[in-house]
Amino acid sequence: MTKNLTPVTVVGLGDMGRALAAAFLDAGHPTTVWNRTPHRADDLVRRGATRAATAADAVRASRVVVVCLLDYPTVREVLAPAGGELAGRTVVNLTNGTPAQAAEAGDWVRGLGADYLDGGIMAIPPMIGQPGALILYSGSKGAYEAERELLERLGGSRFLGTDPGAAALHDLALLAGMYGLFGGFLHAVAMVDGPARGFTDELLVPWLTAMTGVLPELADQIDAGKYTAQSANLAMQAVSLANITTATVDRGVDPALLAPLRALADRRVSEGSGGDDISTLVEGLRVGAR
Ligand code: FVH
Repeated sequence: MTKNLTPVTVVGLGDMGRALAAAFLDAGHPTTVWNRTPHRADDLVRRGATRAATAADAVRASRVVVVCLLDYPTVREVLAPAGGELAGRTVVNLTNGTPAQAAEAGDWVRGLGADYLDGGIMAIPPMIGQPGALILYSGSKGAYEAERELLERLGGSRFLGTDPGAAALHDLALLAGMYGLFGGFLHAVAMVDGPARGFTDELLVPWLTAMTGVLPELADQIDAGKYTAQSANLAMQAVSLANITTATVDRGVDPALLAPLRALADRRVSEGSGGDDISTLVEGLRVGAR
């Protein structure tokens, strides 16, 4: 027996929006799509999607409207003309933005009579619909529970609470971790001779993989507010950071990506935290944290 699957609309067909719509189509959901540049829907239409002529038509077509646009100002610009159609629907906004933008979007959408779920996509487009994809959600718990089966066509899901900004906050925090990793990778390959690929495969990836094993211990120190070094004190690490900087400059490489970390370590050592582990730097970062 064929199951009646929830119809869904996808607004925004960039690289990510097209992947989202394709995953819904693959799972058999009636899928309506809209994009400012219409030809980006062509492949999806060939695969069975319905092309809406306007964003308002797209919104009218489904109870669940998934939005994936460049940024939040674009979300408002695109959905505003469809505002009168939103009442009674669920808007799932998977656009990247700040917690404050998510909260503002939630207020605006709820004010138009719709449910609002914000999401942070922890995946790149080819991962969508695969087990490795994870999407963080926050906002309306009722909407998350009601639409969970549909949303999990895109990958795994995790609901982070009713604060609409929670998904955006965790998304950006995870991306901050990722960019720290990318920054370290770029600095390392810029320093060494020979092909980046061999260095990366043989040395860098095994080293970084081993070092991720240290993170839970550092997290425990941060949670406890007790930073005493167990095996690698900050004063020693500050000397290493100085050596890395000198060798980097000697090789004609810009140390710009490492410089803020070194400056923070030096400052904490000068403040008397040289016997702490590197976890102590979180105290230097959380200036004015709320
Ligand atoms: N791609 C990725 O790897 C990441 C993974 C994590 C999540 N991000 C976020 O997803 C949002 C969309 O990203 P994207 O990769 O689809 O981005 P683009 O391919 O650049 O597509 C942008 C879409 O936004 C439309 N758009 C832009 N400006 C306007 C406007 N003024 N009016 C109407 N639509 C607009 C654009 O339309 P068009 O240029 O095709 O006409 C695309 O649909 C984003 O928040 C990522 O951070 C992706």
